[in-house]
Amino acid sequence: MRDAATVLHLDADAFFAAVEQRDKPSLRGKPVLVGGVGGRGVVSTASYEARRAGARSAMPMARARRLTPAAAVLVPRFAAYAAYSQVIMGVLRELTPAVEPLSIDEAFADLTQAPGGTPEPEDAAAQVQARVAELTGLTVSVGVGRSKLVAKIASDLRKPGGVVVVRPQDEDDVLLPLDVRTVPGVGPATQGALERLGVRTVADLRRQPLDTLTMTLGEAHGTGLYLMSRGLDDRPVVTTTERKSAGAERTFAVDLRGRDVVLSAVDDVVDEALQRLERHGGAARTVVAKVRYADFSTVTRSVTFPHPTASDADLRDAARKAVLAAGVVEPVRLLGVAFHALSPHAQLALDLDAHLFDAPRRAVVGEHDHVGGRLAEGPDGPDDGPPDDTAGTRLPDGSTAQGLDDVVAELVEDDARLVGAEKAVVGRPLGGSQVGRPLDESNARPGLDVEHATLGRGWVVHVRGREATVRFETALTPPARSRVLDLDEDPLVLVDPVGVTPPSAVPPELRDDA
Ligand code: TTP
Ligand code: MG
Repeated sequence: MRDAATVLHLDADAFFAAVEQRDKPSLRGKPVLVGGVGGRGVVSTASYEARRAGARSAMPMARARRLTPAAAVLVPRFAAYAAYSQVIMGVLRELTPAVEPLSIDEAFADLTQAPGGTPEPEDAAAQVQARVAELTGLTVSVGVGRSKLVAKIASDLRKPGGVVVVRPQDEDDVLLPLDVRTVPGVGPATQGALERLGVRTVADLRRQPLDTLTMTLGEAHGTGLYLMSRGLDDRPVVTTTERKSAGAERTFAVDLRGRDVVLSAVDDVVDEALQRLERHGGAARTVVAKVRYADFSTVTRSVTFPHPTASDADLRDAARKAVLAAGVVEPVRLLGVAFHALSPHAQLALDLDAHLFDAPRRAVVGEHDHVGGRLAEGPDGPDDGPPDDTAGTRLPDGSTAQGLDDVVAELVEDDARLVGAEKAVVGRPLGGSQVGRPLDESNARPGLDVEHATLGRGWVVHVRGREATVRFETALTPPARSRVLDLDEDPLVLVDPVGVTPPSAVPPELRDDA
């Protein structure tokens, strides 16, 4: 066990909703619900304004709407959240290389690994909060303790925007009164078993003899909780290495022409990439292809599986598809193939899916490269939301987009060799994404990004027939009023989120606090 508070835990506040409020200035300070918008949709998260009315994660959306009728109800935009997440994780890595992301908005950092020596926990927390605010405009809550257990509990104590440092000598004051449900590993089943023992708080738990716990919960789990209740948690912060990809690329002496020639060259590059992947565990979830043409323009496309796969045949197939998606009409100068989302990062993506998508995930096999994902909702109600058979495509920026943006960010950040100085072109699933398509009633979802030829970027409020209601605003603009457009006269195109805009990029006269 450590003897000082050197494990930091960060958790972004109302993450999805807060990102929506950044990117949609008219929603700042307002109740926002993000989640499934169909008849049986579930809330992914509620802004703090909506929480004041009682709205919560995992609540049926219909109920949350009743609690806070004025709330903006939006579909999740995973690509946007992934971009913000990358920046937040990067801030932690500025502090220490030992960073372990736990979910899209949560991570541990080991302060003892900081290059300049272990910082004071308060200083580290303040630095992280200030830097996240500077780069993203978001607030995060930070807890620091001598273990993961205590750090994680601490970060939750003063949300939003709080910092709680728990020194070893103060641990019992914090731990003992807590509900056992806050202890990692205590889910509903364990809680039920503990309840039968009369255990409600950590203090109650600590009073249980070891053999009572092991008899009730099994050897490993019982022992684990016995130790946790005493603050004895020596789980290390496991650094996920920056390199989460394995790949190969080749520049050809003579430009390749024609699909068959290119595809056979892809096979060679894949062989090499597969060998490297072997050394990194052998399984990947995302395959990225990079194609540079004779004119030096470069396109990156990716294919993401619902789960990591170790099948060479599947990975090869995906690489070919990604190359074809990039297009091989022009002569090809260079081909690159990289496997991404190797574990443990792949696990993260799965965890996120798991709490976002409770219906079985389905790979949209007909569309080959697209990961089908469904929001945690059943068939839609009569009033709004898309029909059920669009499940795989219901979120133009659904789970696939999340994976892809991770990949692109990783490419840019970690694999400069593969991408060079170019901006990666975000890969889009061939059939699954609506990005790039004209907005219409069938693909409109509240909150999605759209662009108009002259009015610029905005987001969909709703579409009825050919009449679209849109707010033309971004993190760089003042709040906008809704505008109603006739899509026949003013076509709109669905576009990807812009990414993260630091508040300092906003002209001073337009800032919220101006
Ligand atoms: P959390 O960190 O649990 O929640 P939060 O960031 O929204 O709010 P808090 O201030 O309490 O930390 O989860 C991070 C994101 O994960 C959240 O913004 C949305 C998503 N999520 C779901 O989609 N479903 C869920 O049930 C939960 C809990 C989170
Ligand atoms: Mg959070």
